[in-house]
Amino acid sequence: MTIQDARTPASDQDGTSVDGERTPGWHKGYVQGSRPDLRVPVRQVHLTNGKDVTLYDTSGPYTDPTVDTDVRRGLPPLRENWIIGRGDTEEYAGRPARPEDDGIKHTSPRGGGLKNLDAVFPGRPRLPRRGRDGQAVTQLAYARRGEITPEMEYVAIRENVSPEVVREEIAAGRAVLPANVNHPEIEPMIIGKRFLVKVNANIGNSAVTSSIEEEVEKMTWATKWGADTVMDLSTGRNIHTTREWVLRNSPVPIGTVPLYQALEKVDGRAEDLTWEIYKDTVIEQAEQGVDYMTVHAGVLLPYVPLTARRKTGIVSRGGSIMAAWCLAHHKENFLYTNFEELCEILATYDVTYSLGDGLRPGSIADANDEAQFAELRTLGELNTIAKRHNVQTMIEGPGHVPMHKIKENIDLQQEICEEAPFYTLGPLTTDVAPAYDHITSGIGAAMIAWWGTAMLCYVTPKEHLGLPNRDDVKTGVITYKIAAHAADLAKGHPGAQEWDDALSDARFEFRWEDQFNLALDPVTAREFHDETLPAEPAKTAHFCSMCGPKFCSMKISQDIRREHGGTQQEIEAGMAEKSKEFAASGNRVYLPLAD
Ligand code: IRN
Ligand code: FE2
Repeated sequence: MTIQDARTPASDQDGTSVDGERTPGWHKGYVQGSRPDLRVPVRQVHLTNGKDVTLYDTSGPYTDPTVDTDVRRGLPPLRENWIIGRGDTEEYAGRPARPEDDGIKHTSPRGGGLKNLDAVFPGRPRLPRRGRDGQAVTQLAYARRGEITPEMEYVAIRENVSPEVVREEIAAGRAVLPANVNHPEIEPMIIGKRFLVKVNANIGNSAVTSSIEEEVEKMTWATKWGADTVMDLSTGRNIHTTREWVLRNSPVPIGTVPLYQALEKVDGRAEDLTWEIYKDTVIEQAEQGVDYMTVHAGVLLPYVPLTARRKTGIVSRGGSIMAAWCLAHHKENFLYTNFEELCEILATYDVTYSLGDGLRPGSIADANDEAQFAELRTLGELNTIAKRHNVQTMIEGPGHVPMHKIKENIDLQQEICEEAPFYTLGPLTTDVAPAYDHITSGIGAAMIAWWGTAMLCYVTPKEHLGLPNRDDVKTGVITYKIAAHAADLAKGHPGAQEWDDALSDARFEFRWEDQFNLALDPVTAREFHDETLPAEPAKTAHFCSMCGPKFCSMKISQDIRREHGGTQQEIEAGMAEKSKEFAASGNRVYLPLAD
């Protein structure tokens, strides 16, 4: 594998990040694919021993000093020529503006297509695209026809597998490659159990309090730390424009819950929702380039009473909106009754379904109950319908589930949904640790990912308590990257262990800088180290402040190797000697720093 270097001579000290904070020790490289415009970004960590470690990179062009990024212009449309080259999409002028007196509150500034979009991105006039005559232009349709698209080749290089494996997994519905034809800016990625476990970060909780630039910044901040997709859950006044900015600047697929915006259009009154309003919202978002959408179509009227005796009822926002609608009209969920039409819309833009778990348990007591599994069976049915329409589909999962009840979730989902990718929110393995729910859920996430969940929806320390800030987003992403990578290791994903081995070697050989640079969070690793040993020589010292110079286990075993050679007997003898020394010092592991 040859990796092109993205360094310019002027920026040789590497990876300048989006926020100007220096992320030292690595630079962006590219692996060249079969065509000149197919270059797959990687993170190359330079070790002090002269070696390079190549890691997966989600940070986009922002960390490439040779690309001039500007949020007001948007990212370069990497996939544009691939999409046009397929010759199956057409540009169109969008739907006509709605008359002002249609009784519906418009949150979108863009009733009439190009004009308003122009105002947002003056440098990039763009007409939305869709499949000709309602044709399915999905990666699933291509995979089924036996064709390897540039997107498939791209993810194959990213994942270290052959393009044929990618095509097969997509064709079988075991993986999705979310890539709306109107989102040419993304660097393609794949979600499926044969591939690296992915992490989604949610952003955009209330557009009232944050500016558009802030939303874009949240997105780039999350991808900088490794988020593979971002869901824009914005509500509030500038929802359409905010989403436009996020989309035009995002190197990763963007997901949404269109129901939230539809609800805004009816002033928050669930009973006033209609299929038409919902459908228009989906089309509006699909035209903008949303790559995947959470659709709560499995919350059926007969399932709602099943939640009555639950400890925590319905905790899903989308689920509770649809349950309220069903009860108010005493009618079946309109997302369910119009599902085939929805499939046709999604297929013409290649929007991927994320079938929502509106009845997921919201407490340990409610885990794996009748309501939850009844909905899952319906999601299985909808998965089959979606596939008939060539729509890529993943299935959302719980929630709050104790450890001994987790496996049943993934096993059932895989069986009922014909191995469609599972996308789970944690699950949280206990309810007793508000403020630490990234950890309660990180435990469940690691377990369920090991057993086959393809993507994990992060949970931040603020879960159940408030809106996550910048630090919470980072903590959530890092926590979930740990869960995902732990699962990748356990599943034996090609190349996963090389990263650990490189870090272990650095640790054992006291190459502190390398240890920091290889870390998921180099900034905090370095900070923690420097808190107790700030001096520059400590970066090469053969101990850290945890055990001090005398009793560092790594140092001891190195001493033993040096003094006693390598046989087991000799090592044991050496250990016994060290043990005596240790006892003589009073058996203290933590020595005062002054020692
Ligand atoms: C993921 C798995 N289960 C739920 N999710 C995420 O929760 C989903 O992708 C979206 O970001 C959010 C939807 O929440 P509600 O509306 O179901 O509460
Ligand atoms: Fe919860």
